[in-house]
Amino acid sequence: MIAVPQQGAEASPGTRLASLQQWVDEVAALTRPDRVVWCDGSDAEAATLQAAMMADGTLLPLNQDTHPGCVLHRSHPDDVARVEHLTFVCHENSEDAGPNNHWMAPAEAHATIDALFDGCMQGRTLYVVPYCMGPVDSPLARCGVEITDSPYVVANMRLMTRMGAAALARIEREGAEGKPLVRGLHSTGELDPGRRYIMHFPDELVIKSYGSGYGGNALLGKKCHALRIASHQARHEGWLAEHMLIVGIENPQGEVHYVAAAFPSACGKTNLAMLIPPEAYREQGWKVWTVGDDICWMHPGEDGRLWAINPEAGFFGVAPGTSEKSNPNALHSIERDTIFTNVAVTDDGQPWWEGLDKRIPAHDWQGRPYDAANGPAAHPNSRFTVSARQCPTWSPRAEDPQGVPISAIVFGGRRSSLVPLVFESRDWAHGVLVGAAMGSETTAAATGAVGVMRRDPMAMKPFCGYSFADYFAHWLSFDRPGARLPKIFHVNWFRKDADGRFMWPGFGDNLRVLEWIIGRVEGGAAAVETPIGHLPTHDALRRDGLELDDAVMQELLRVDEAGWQAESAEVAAYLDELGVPADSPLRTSLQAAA
Ligand code: OXD
Ligand code: MN
Repeated sequence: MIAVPQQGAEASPGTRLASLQQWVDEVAALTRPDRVVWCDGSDAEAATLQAAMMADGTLLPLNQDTHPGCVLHRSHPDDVARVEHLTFVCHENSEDAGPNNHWMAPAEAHATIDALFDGCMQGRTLYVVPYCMGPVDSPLARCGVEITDSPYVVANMRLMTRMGAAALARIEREGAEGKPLVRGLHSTGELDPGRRYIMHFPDELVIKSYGSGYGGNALLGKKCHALRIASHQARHEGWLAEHMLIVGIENPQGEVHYVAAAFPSACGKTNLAMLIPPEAYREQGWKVWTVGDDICWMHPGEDGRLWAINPEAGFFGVAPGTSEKSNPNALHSIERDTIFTNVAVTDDGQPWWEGLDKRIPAHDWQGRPYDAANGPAAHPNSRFTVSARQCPTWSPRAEDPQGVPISAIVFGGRRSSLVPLVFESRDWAHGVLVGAAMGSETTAAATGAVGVMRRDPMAMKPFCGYSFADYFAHWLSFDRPGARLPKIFHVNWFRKDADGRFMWPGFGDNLRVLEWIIGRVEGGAAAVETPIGHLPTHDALRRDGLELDDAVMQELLRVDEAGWQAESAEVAAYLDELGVPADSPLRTSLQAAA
């Protein structure tokens, strides 16, 4: 940790990359911190920061016997989730941001947010956080620097990215070669929702975030860089930056297929990425390998396949619902060295959330004595931040600089009716349509009503850094001579029966569906053709060890043609709204399905 006093003593430069130093100096002149600290990512630095945060109450201790190295942070009660209505994508022309984004002209956006940054770090420390998204030696990785006045953000960035000296060395090397760098400026400000903005300037590769210290609003490597800015970069450089988990499925012969899957926030991506196979599968030698739980960068390789890395180095997972049943691997990952945010605590200082077990917590997420009348004990969007290396199923290939080859892409949403358990698209263009038409019932990951059906193409509605019409065209452009593209599927784990009960057991049993998907990729699995694509025959999914009768299976795989016609009409209207051209292959695919 190199501290640079701002006034009085001579300031020693933190980097030999002049353009970076100049930007840090300019930001310091605007925000006027008491001191500037260049983060090196070392253990000593982390320990010093943690001690300071424990001393001032930013972090609270948890039971060190049961959870060694774990700490608790309570965010401001008005700052508990991403704020999509305050998130802007600032292209010069509003059409480039599209109807899927909130837009502000770049000059106006800079002026608005710079006025908030003016003097905002007085009395605070400005941390310079160099980071790399992806393995530091990977040609597919990209670097950034986040300036923040939140030590909590620094601690999270250290777990979520490759942060510190090695990243800075790559930044300096690439800077000397004229390669671009993503620059992010963040201040928690006053945590006043009326003075909060998350702004993106894709053409400048700049992010500015003010007034929130929470998750994707503040850890700028995640949603802001790895999705909004990276999707724009990917469009221009010919790759894809997606809101997808990456999971390796190893069959009893030891062959591994990598699957990338997009689901809206809080729909079980982390659970799927860390799935435990059903017992019968485990006995036969099936294994699951976690490469990523949230973001996937895919580049076409020389062999025509898509090769993927997880740009992140940790998990920022939703705590409620994580249990020995739903996700034992996540639970084991967070037994030590984890930052918990907005969970409840038991009387002996253990982190607790709804769905974990039957204990009654002592204090809720705001530190109040627990009272059921105040609502859930843990905030529904409470989180854990943990290094991915602590995950028992962390794939050795996750650190591979070349990435992993993707065999299948899966789209999914939370749909209580209509959408069957699984179907396969007819071809790439139809698969892109299936992704574009994705819909899901909303969750607590963003502020706003929960349980309302909204279209969320490729689970990128809150995260695409440019217009969806252009984004779909970019996806379609991958279908070209020489390409060996993954097959595209859609799943729905969330179908409910007439009594409102989930019809599919989900969790580990989702491997039964993934097995069918891999079987389709390899060519052996049985399917029937329907107007919406290929569905498993009624006996194509293994049901050994599962109590699920034929009638339920048939219902899970039923195509309700009238319902789909109504859905197609809605999708056509949605494509109109997004400005998808009349001659787009998506339109042709939609007509073929109707
Ligand atoms: C997340 C999200 O935090 O999608 O991953 O909201
Ligand atoms: Mn996410």
